[in-house]
Amino acid sequence: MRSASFAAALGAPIPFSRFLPEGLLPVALAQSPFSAADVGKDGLTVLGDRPINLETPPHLLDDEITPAIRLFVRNNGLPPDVEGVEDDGWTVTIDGEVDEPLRLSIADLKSQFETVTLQLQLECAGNGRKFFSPGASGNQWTFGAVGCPEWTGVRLRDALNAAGVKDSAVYTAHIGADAHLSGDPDKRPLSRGVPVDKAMDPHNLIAWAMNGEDMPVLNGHPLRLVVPGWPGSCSQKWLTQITLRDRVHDGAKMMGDAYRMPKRPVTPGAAVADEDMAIIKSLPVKSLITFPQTGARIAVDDQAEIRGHAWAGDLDVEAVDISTDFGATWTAATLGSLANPYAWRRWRAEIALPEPGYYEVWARARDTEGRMQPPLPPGWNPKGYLNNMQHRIALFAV
Ligand SMILES: Nc1nc2c(c(=O)[nH]1)N[C@H]1C(S)=C(S)[C@@H](COP(=O)(O)O)O[C@H]1N2
Ligand SMILES: [Mo]
Repeated sequence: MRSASFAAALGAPIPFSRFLPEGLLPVALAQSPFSAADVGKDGLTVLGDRPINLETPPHLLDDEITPAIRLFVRNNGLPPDVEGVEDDGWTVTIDGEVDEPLRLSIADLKSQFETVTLQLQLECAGNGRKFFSPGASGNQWTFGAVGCPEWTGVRLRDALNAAGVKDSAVYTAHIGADAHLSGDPDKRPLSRGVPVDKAMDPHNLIAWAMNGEDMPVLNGHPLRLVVPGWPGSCSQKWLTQITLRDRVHDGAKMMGDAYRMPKRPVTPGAAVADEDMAIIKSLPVKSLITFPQTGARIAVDDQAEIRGHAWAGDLDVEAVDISTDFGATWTAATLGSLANPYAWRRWRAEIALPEPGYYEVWARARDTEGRMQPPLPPGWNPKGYLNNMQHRIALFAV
């Protein structure tokens, strides 16, 4: 899969990849003029720059509320030019199966609806893709395509209700202002949606701010959806239109293998027929170890704090356990409070390592329906979604 990750990072296939010597980095990557710091994302790992895709190393996700600089970036196309856009210069249209189509500027959203601030997880459904075998094409995310900032906006539900959702509406369709990589104005990079039931959850926001400020352009400024708990692809950036549909939306990346999972387990590497695939809904329970950084040294017998976050899609986290002996024994971590539904939860544990040497810390979270993170990647699927395997870090006792 090495050449596949290069291809993803290069934004182009490598027709002669079979001749690329092992260990040799394509010169375009080794001397890439693009760095994450150039786009206000210092410290993030560059997976690609056309489109721009950046992931956050776990130890940089230690903040309870993810700062803008640390929030991953997943682009399918080319962001629009939004330089200097004002609140009355950007509108979102709500149309389709509604009583009265609306066209609302950001100023209208602010004046006509209640402003809400919530801390909400955002995770790419392909987070962890890198660890599936056989591998899947696409960004080779490891652990860091996730974050949990505080978002400010209006409830999606309030705006939909203002337009009047007809009984015939079953699904939303989200449209943003970014351009397709090909430059073809008739093609969209991404247009996904959710069932109306999910859309009506009061925790979905049409957001204009992150952590009390304008959000970074790469994260959707001046306006985006945040639909927490489901694939990040449901959270349209540079939002311009929400159409209520009388059938399941069939926009870009709604069809085929995109954001779909086999309904039943399949043999790794198998082709799966269309009718045997189902659209992904809630993301699975997951946790991260954000402190210390993997590879840290700690003194023998010292009480050392280990901490991280846990989240569980539409559900809540029931417990987090950690192990320092490769999973032979586990102890319960202390769970922090929940800022609001769909925020991730802080967890903390104290460990002591008995003698000098190499150790690993493993973390596993369990959701309120009893499902726990597996030690290895779960069910293989063609596009490498929903890998919620346990996160491990290395520690040296000295
Ligand atoms: N308009 C638009 N919205 C988009 C995307 C996109 O390419 N274009 N990518 C989606 C995907 S796949 C994810 S995981 C999230 C990532 O949000 P972030 O880049 O702010 O982290 O945005 C979603 N919204
Ligand atoms: Mo994504």
